[in-house]
Amino acid sequence: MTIDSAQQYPVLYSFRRCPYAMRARMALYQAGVQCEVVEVELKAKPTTMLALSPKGSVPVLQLPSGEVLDESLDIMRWALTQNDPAHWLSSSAITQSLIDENDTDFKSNLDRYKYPQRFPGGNSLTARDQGFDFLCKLQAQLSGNDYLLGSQVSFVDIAIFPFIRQFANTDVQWFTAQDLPGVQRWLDSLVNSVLFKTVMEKNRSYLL
Ligand SMILES: N[C@@H](CCC(=O)N[C@@H](CS)C(=O)NCC(=O)O)C(=O)O
Repeated sequence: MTIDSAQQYPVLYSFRRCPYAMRARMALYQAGVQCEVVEVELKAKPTTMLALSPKGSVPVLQLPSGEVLDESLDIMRWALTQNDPAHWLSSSAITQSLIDENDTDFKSNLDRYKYPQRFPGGNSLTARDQGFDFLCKLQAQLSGNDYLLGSQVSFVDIAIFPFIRQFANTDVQWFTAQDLPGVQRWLDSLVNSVLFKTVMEKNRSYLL
């Protein structure tokens, strides 16, 4: 499929392997918002992107109106506000607290576990243990449910699983040996979903 050049589409500055960009791409794709995707090299960010968002993180979404969204959760919410065919925006009391914990403590432990060389003096196994506590919290949610809020995928699953995937992939043997059957099943189902596979395709210069 090619983009119709007569029409102006939102432009998404993205990095394929970034978990924040993954969740933004999934929400845009789910909402059916067609975008032009600019794959960014984090070591050589385009000046056009930095002019829109000087903080220099991906994802960044530039809307045809000129409005710029440079936080992945804002991009997800914006996309699903346009169109939310499977009601991902329905939430429960735990939605925000799980996302907050994921984006702060868990992400910090993920980085310390996955990139120990970036944290001299840090202990990657302590970080793994602390990350494991969050996985146990997810396991409690997933013991009788396919997804975090019940039988259907929602915003919180999509916002969190790219980070759990990175944590799991850091040492697959360790992850599969843990007693986390709900988390393992949940992650497997999301990673193998058509949605995730589609937004992870290489050299994808458009969404939809
Ligand atoms: N809070 C931001 C965080 C985005 C973020 O940290 N993205 C990373 C890539 S995974 C980034 O662009 N880092 C800047 C860099 O590496 O130069 C969001 O949710 O969009």
